[in-house]
Amino acid sequence: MLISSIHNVVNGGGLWQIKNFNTYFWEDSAAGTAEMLSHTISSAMSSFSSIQVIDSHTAGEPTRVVIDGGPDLGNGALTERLTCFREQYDFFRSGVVNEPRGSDVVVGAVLLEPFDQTCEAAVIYFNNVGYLGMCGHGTIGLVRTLEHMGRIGPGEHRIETPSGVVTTTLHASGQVTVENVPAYRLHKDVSLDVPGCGVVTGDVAWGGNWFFLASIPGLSLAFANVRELSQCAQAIKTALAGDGITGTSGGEIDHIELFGAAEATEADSRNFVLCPGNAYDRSPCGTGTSAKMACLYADGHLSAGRVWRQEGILGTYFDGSVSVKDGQVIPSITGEAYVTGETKLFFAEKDPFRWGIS
Ligand code: PYC
Repeated sequence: MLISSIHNVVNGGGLWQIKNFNTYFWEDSAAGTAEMLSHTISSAMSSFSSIQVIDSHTAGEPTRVVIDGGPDLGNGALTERLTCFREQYDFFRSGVVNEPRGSDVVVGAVLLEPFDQTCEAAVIYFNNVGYLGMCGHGTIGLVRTLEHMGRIGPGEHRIETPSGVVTTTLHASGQVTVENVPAYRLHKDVSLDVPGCGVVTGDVAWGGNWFFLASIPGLSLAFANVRELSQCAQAIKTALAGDGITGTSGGEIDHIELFGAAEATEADSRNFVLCPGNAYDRSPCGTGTSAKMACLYADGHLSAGRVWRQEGILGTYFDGSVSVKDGQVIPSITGEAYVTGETKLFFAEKDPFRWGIS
């Protein structure tokens, strides 16, 4: 998309391609040949020399919040600002979370002024390949980050996300509860023929992101199996796309949640969640736990208010529950996050990996 915005300015009818976000290539569509042209790095790119971030982890899953020096996305509705981010500043996303400054596992968050004035802050989440509508572990990390910055204390704080407003509670203990956007199951018992895994049957549900949730008999959710679990989840994602199975309005099902019996006796279930860029979630995944609870509620296996302890692949857990408002299932998840660093990131003009390795 960045391509098309540059395309609009300088293109005379061909196709611009971008590589490593530093060099543009011009392909003459008529001649079908590619001729490389170097261009001055756009003014948007050259405006970033350093930014301030705060890093945290939530149940093992990292979050990097950009607190100063982020892109100017305007002050419109958050969905408009997300479009602006995606179309004009995607290089920034990559530079912040991808290697060499980050890794495939890092979820980034840019802290913004809220459009909805009842909110403490607005946030757009992103990862190694794109953007997330909502992020449960990220919101828990964000709340601890805002506390670390001295912006909030214990109590309720509303946060605006592209998927909707979520209400968070920072407890005196340091734990954070996130009352998520409404969650629901779209399809039950969808069967897929998955190469290498056989027939897999699962549900499609929304928990702030789209999930396919299944249990794979014979594949244990042991930490030692993350490679096999990742391969199986990737094959499921490919099968979903191949069969044209999507969320509502064609939304890509980009999170795969495998679940099974918990290892800890006090937990109700264990999961493994593959995120859009193929990194697995180190935490039990807040939006994934929300989607799971929506399915349990729909099946009559979870009543409103009952605590559902979701264990993740590292053995850390979130405590979840649902309430029902206006016929909608509202999931809440509670977890812990720790601030791990305050960092200034530099983006030197001559750095060949100024905008990340992607
Ligand atoms: O906690 O919702 C979550 C999440 C989504 C992707 C990574 N973590």
